[in-house]
Amino acid sequence: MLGSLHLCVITDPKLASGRDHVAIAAAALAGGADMIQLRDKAGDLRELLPQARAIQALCRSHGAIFIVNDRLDLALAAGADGVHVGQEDLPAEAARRLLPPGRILGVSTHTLEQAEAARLTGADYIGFGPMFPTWTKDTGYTPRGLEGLRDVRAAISLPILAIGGITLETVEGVIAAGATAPAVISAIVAVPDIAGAAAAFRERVAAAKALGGASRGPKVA
Ligand code: TZP
Ligand code: MG
Repeated sequence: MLGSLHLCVITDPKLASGRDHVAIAAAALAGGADMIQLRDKAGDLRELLPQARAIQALCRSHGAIFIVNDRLDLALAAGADGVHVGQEDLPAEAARRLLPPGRILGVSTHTLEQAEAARLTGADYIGFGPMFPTWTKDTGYTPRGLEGLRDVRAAISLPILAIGGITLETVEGVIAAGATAPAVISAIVAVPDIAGAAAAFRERVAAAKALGGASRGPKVA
């Protein structure tokens, strides 16, 4: 299932003009997102838990995957499909140990070395970026670009969610360079018609995959 992903939408209410995590997720799923990641660095767990449970139910009814960013306690309490950790969060090894069997572990990576380390710790997929300039998060890394993505794709067979500044105009190139799917915040969450934007992304990703982008695997030694 992870290998055939088309679109991960990351919920970020700060950019969503008053729409909350659940509203963002519902619209993204209606447009065809097949993974939702709840990302909330500051929210109160007591307020986030019912939202996370609602998104888990929505994802289940759409056959989509639900991942919680950073907060393993929230992921476990909500019965999410998995958790996504960054280089400064709970270490991936610890997350892997604490997750029940069969749950998904995603790890943010910015370099080939980090991608290889994530694979060794048992990540089920990696995030890789920032692909392009983005104002949504200061990762501390310069944009990795299509070349950086190609290098990781050549070395690693895990599903790769490319992230950072990806737009409708750039997404086909990202798939052609070897991403399994884009993970998108602003180009989908910050527009008035979230469902329409998600549908447009999904269509472009499907078109790019039909051209063979996603079939590019690691180099055989
Ligand atoms: N991690 C690397 S770049 C980024 C994250 C969370 C931000 C992605 O947001 P956008 O708005 O799609 O550039
Ligand atoms: Mg994080």
